[in-house]
Amino acid sequence: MGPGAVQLLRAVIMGPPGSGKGTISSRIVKHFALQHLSSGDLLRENMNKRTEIGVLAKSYIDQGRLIPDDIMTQLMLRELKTLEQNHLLLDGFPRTVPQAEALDKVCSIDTVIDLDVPFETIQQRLTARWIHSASGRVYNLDFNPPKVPGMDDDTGEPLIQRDDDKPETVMKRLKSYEAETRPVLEYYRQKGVLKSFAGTETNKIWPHVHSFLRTKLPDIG
Ligand code: G5P
Ligand code: MG
Repeated sequence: MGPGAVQLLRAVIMGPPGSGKGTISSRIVKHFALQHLSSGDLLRENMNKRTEIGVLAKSYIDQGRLIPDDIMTQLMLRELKTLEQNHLLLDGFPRTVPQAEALDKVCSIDTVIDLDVPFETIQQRLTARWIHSASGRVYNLDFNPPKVPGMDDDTGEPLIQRDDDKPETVMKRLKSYEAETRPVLEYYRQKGVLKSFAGTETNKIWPHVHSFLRTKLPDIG
């Protein structure tokens, strides 16, 4: 690194489905000059455009199953290349140990923010979630309802429910989290980069995440 060069932050946000990764990430990007890359948003974008990857992804996502590692890794690493010059926040990737290992080969992660939210809390939340599919903006009928019911605050476009937020699919996603994603936490713990934030409410977790990130980046919000 030359004189004056800035060390770029390589952060990952993890946590079970519905733990608030998307919600906390949108607060993070309001306060810090980070580029947010969500694997789920990227997949949904491909599903909307009915790309080859999108059509394939839908068949897995609707069943609450993970996309195969090689496809997912290829998709994310390609996207990552275009964002190399920024501080980065990865959301939803890596989700398996093979994905974490593949990522390590091209980009060394220095910070992992783990949202440790109990499963009971999550089940209630996901059935009340509505999203603006073009932007990925997330609402919740109880927690952060849109200003006009059923409409996106910024564009006024209609909100939709995700097909994978049906109760039986949510259960499958939680099971796959336990089996395939929890080992990734252990992987990062051993590398000494894991920072866990436990709680049941985003508004209580967020101030801790905020102070933690302030030790790494200037707050621009
Ligand atoms: P995604 O899109 O990455 P998940 O399952 O990891 O999906 P999800 O569902 O997007 O995660 P989140 O981002 O953690 O959840 O949470 P969120 O959207 O911010 O909040 C959830 C809801 O709770 C919202 O309605 C929010 O408003 C509300 N909420 C937040 N905080 C609070 C609170 O304090 N109180 C209350 N009451 N509500 C709150 O991945 C989707 C699928 O894509 C595939 C998989 O099939 C996956 O299931 N996929 C991959 N497959 C393989 N490898 C990968 N790396 C993959 N990435 C994605
Ligand atoms: Mg999300």
